[in-house]
Amino acid sequence: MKKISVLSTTLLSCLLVGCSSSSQSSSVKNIPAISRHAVYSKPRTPDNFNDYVQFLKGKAVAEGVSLATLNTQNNIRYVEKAVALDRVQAGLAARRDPNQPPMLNPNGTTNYLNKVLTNSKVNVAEERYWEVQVPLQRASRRYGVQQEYILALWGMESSFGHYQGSYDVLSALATLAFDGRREALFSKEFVNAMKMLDSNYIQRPKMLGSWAGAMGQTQFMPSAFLNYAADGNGDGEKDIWTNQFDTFASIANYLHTVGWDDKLPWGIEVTLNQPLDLSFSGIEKNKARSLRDWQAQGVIPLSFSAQEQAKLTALSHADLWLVRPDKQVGRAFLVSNNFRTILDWNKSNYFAVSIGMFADRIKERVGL
Ligand SMILES: [Ca+2]
Repeated sequence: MKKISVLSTTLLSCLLVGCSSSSQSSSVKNIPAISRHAVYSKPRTPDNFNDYVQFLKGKAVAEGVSLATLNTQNNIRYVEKAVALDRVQAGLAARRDPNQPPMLNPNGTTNYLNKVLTNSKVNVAEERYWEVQVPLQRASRRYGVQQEYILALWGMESSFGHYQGSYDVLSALATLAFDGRREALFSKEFVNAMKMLDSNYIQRPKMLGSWAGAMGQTQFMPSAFLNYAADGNGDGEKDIWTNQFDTFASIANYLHTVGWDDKLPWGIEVTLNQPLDLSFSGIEKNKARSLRDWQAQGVIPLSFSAQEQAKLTALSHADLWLVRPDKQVGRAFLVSNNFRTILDWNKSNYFAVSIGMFADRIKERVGL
């Protein structure tokens, strides 16, 4: 059986990329190295896609990926759906063109939270919390990240491992690079995906992910995998697809590496007692102030529940930033450096607020 599948794979790859008679042999074909900055000059028409894949492979050669690995990775296909979904995302971004008059929506944060942070998600988080205690606690202790934040990221990224995507990652990345809208990003991720295969972290048939190439229960892009994936159960593999120890270790290792502090909560919601210029808000280093300074500016906690009081105490000596996701309208938050590390994971204030609030609700629900 095995022999037949190898033969048919070879035949298929010959059909796709074209085989000269000399390449029929199993010997390793040379692929000329191509500089990282080289620009693809031929038309981006469907009949050039396989040629473009060879171009990307040349970039991988220049980055040290072995010819043996590159020659093995064939059947890299154009994924029309990835381009269609990327166009949708681009269309949404175009509507947020900074040259257009800004559309202020005071309910932006609330609408986002209502969509992603539902009661049913909190219920599932509570159930899963008890089921995954051993790997969750181990990752939390080893990397110094509170359990509720690891669980919140797991829940948001893949619905607790449920939605990981089933696209062939090499195909999705090559397609989006070929499409050209974000070629630098996706060609770099393609090369990093090849590095993962070259290091034998994962085998190609299992290397599945979202249409944009985000993989596994953590939805890591290949570069995030190379930088932050961790082996939580000590078996030598970093399996973010099926292993709970590795998944939680990878999430916690990411946050720890970019500066997480487990003595701090993410932040608190606040109200502004007096108008405050937008230039005060933002997470740039020089915009940090103490809680006392912010209070002097009329920035005060929205709620005085027991949980918010405890967070306030923990934040009383920390650097704090004012975040206003909906600009001068809508809700406002004072956040710690931990919030900034969540933004390193995903550069969206809405996302980071949803992770913080999800973590708070998990913590309250399970009695941490
Ligand atoms: Ca492992």
